[in-house]
Amino acid sequence: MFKTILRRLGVARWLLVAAGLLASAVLVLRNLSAQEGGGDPAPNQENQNLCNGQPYDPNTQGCCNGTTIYTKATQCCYDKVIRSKVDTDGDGIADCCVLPTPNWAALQACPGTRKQSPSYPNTPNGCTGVSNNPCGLNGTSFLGCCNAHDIGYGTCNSVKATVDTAFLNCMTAVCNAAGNPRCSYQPNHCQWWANRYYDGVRSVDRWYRGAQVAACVCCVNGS
Ligand SMILES: [Ca+2]
Repeated sequence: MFKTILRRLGVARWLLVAAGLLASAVLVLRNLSAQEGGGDPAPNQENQNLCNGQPYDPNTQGCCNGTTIYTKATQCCYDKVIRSKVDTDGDGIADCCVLPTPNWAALQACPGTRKQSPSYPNTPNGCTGVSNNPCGLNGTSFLGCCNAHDIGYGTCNSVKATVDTAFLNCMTAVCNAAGNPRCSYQPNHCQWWANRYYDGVRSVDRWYRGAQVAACVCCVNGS
C-alpha cells in the first residue's frame, strides 16, 4: 500500500514536469509568431507607406484624407479634397487656392501661402463713415488718402502698420501742400484732423482683418 502511494506521487511529479515543458514550448512558439506577423509591416516592406492599403512614395505622392493617392507635383490635398495646382476651373487662380477664406483665424492657420483673390474687387469707398474733407477747405480733402488706405487694407498680405503710416503721411502731405490751414468750421488745423484720422484707424483691427479675409485666398504650398 505504502509503495503504491509513493509510485503514484512519482507519476504525478513527472506529469507536472511534462505539463511545464509543454507550456514553455507554447510560449516560445507564440513569441516567434508575434515577431513575424504582428501589426507592423513585414520585415521586407518595413519602409513602405500605405494609403488605404495601396503603397505610395511620400516624396512624390500624398495620401489625401487617408483614402486617395495624389501626385504632389501637380496636385494638392486641401480640405480633404484633391485639387489641381493649375487653374482648371477658370477662376483666375490655381485650384489649390481656396475661395473664400471664412475668417481671420482660418486665414492665420492658412496652410502654405496667402494670395490675392482674383474675385475681390478691392474698390475703395473714400473715408468710410466720416467726412472726406473734415477741414472743409479747398485743397484739404483726404479722399485720395482714404482710398489708398482702403486699397492697402484690401491688398492680401499687406502690413497694417505700414498701410496706416502711409495714410498719415498722405494726409500730412495734403495739409502741408495747403499750408496746414486753420479749418473752416473748427478751431483746429488740417494736421489736427490728419492725426485724428490716423488714430482712428491705428487703434482698430477689425477693418484691416475684414479686408484681409475678403482679399486673400489660402493656397497650399507650391500653388
Ligand atoms: Ca481655379
